[in-house]
Amino acid sequence: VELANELRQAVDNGEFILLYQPIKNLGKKKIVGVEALIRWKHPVKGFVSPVEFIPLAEETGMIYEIDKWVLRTVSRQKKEWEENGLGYLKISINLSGSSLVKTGLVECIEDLIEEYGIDCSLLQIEVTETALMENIRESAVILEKIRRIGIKIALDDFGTGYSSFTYLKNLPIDVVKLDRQFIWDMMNVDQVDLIVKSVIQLTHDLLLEIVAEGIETEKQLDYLMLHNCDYGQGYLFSRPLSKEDIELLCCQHE
Ligand code: G
Ligand code: G
Ligand code: MN
Ligand code: NA
Repeated sequence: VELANELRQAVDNGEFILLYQPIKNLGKKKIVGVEALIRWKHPVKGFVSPVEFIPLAEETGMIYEIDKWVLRTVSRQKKEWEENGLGYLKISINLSGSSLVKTGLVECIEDLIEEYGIDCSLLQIEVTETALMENIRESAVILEKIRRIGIKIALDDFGTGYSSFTYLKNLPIDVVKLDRQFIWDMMNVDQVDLIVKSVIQLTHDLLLEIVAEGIETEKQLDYLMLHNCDYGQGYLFSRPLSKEDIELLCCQHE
């Protein structure tokens, strides 16, 4: 109850910030995008992880306000980067399953794109399999509407839920994000390397793109590149960074 009250205040007082983690095109060895990751700057406790407050925000219904704040902040950031020579960066946003099916979400996104005048082909929305399964039909309809605006859809944490390959074929998605557990297990658990190789092949056969999450070692990177994984993200490249640090990093790479 205490934390719920504090979260309510955080929403009212704007105590959140976004960090951005680079996403690399593995073949071109170039940063092509970032994933926006929220942090709560608690006045006393310091940074609170979303793992602690997103579930609470979902239970108390505050998540939609938070997700709308993220959408607006990212739209503003996209606009700023378009004006600063970083317009090529694609920004990926995590949306909770409950926000996805809220009345007015699609209109909210359309309004932001119009207000900021941004290139929506370089916006991406990530939803987890688990979130989609809760409300599969309704979610698919909304995702299709978002996609028609021109925004890409990524299936996040792929492989952690009751993933069925049927969903990969039938859901309106463009990108699969392979959960970091696979990337870890690939080098540590028997035959997981073969699963990863097959999932990469399958996503390509279905004309989808694939991002490997949680890359931490050169060895993992080499294996993923050998099997033509499109994109990668992880501490090997960079931790999530402030907007200023992302700007520095991207300028150094040019
Ligand atoms: O950045 P970190 O690993 O701490 O994120 C932990 C979890 O919180 C991830 O599963 C991520 O999807 C989720 N998360 C991060 N940022 C956001 C956000 O802006 N909105 C929602 N709904 N979830 C987020
Ligand atoms: O669930 P989702 O994929 O949205 O969450 C992304 C989370 O993964 C972020 O909280 C981010 O901090 C974390 N993360 C990013 N790269 C790595 C990594 O290389 N290793 C680990 N352990 N976590 C990572
Ligand atoms: Mn994500
Ligand atoms: Na993920």
